Amino acid sequence: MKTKLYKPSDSSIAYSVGTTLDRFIKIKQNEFSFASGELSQILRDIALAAKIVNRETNRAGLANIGGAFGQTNVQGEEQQKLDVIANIRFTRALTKGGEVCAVVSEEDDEVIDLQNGSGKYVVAIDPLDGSSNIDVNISIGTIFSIYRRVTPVGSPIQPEDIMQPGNQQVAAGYVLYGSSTMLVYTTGHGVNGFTYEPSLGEFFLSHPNMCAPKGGDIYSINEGTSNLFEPGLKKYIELCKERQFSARYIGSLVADFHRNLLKGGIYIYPATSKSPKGKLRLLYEANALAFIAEQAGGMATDGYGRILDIKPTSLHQRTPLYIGSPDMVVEAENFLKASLEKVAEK
Ligand code: AHM
Ligand code: MG
Repeated sequence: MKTKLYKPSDSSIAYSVGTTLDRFIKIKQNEFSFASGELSQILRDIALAAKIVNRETNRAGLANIGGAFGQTNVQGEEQQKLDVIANIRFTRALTKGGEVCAVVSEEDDEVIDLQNGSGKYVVAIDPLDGSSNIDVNISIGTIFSIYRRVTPVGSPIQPEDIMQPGNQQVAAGYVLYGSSTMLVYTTGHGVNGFTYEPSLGEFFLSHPNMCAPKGGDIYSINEGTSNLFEPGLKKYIELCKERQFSARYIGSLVADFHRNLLKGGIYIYPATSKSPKGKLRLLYEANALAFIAEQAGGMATDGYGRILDIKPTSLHQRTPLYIGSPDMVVEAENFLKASLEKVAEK
């Protein structure tokens, strides 16, 4: 039979739609240290749930799914209806995908055993972060960490499968439901971002190899509680003001983190005299973003040490968070340490 070789066609007539998330995962599969199909399946499950949550958030003002659910979660915070919906969507997708045996979620007080006997992975997730912003139409996000379980596959899930430090993550990511919806993830080989194309129902590679600027001029912190900050942090914030840095704080961690990752800046949720451990949770908020920050050339600490080296002791434990451009995180940390040393000298 006569054949002719395929030549890339004229892109002015039919432009290339780009690389889908699925295709990208396949291209990069040799970078994953475990069976590649497993991770692809988990990311595919998360992407599917993210598309559904995206659809729900987009019509939240029309459907009766805005507002409070009428219950509080384990943190004592009022659950929004969309918190509950997102939790169901992600947990269901991960259950059906079959690769994940257990889920730790902000919305559940205990570890959820998915009863997937062959599941080798554990996922920690904040299904919908910043959900107090839903009803006022401000960006919200999903944050996830993926770990390999350490006890034998098929046996009952153990605390050591769950209480792994962030440096054991095999992948992590976030979904930002913003002016467009994006999924950003890492498997420990750099960070890549994908933008959702609603008419095709696919995430496409839009931000390859994301890199955090070394320095920056944005600081993101809720200054309303500044009288409760430790002295070193107060001084660092003063310095930001002397330098006329921009104060930008949406109150949606994923959105604040994403902006600073692209533009250069620091996000701080500090320890205060009232909340010595801050507000954010280690397992399903800080760890994932710390892994991404480091993979993009940024930094993440609790003000004194690396987030990824913290050994968790409880499921919903909190940690202060200093995250973003490395020069800014180091400088903030130096202020905290210098203040402590002064107190010690006295
Ligand atoms: P949530 O998990 O209950 O949504 O809380 C986390 C959110 C972050 O997205 C955000 O950065 C922070 O809480 C804002 O808290 P505050 O209002 O204390 O500044
Ligand atoms: Mg949260």
